[in-house]
Amino acid sequence: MLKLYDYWRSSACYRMRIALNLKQVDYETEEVSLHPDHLAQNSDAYRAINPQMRVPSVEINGQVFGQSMALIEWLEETIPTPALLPSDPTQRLRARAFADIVACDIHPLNNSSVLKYLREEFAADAGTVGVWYGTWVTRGFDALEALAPKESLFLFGDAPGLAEICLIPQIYNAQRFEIDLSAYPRLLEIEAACAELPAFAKAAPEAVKPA
Ligand SMILES: N[C@@H](CCC(=O)N[C@@H](CS)C(=O)NCC(=O)O)C(=O)O
Repeated sequence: MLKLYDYWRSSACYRMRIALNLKQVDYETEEVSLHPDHLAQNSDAYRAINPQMRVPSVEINGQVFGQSMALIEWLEETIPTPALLPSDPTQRLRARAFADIVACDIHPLNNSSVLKYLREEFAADAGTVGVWYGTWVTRGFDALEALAPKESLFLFGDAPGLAEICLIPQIYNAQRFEIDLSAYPRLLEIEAACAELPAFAKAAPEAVKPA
């Protein structure tokens, strides 16, 4: 049984939950709170589990690993079906590049430690942090909307995969920060299609939020 060190609102954890659900993997969860009032992420106990002190971490056969994208690749390699990437190499390249816009270019700039650093080291107020957040999300989403294939049911075929695994949590995060997403109709269409699927619905932050 895998153990997911999880925080309900973390978009990297949300990615991991969707991928585990799509691959129909049973897993248990241990909460690592990122909430400023009861932060467990910076505890010595969690540092011993994951020296980077970020979530998600996944315990696999007694060993713990971080980094959602590496973990999702491992899932794809060990449980090939249902595939999270298209079979055609060019389409795989497109799907990976789409996912990387979220995982490499948007998400790292709006991470909680980055926003905290802006507030604490550069005296950025809430408005400034909001502009920072919105700038990098909209630049990334502008590209994603342009790159999103329009003809298929999901982004890169008739089933969701790595691209949706990264996109849906980032949309959730943008909505939480009240970013206007009306310029991204195809991305919102994909979000609506994913919301119908149990693997996505069961992974949603509100579905896993501790009582
Ligand atoms: N690249 C990492 C990112 C992990 C990450 O930064 N997770 C966030 C939550 S979404 C976190 O732990 N943030 C705490 C921090 O910024 O220190 C992954 O994909 O797993």
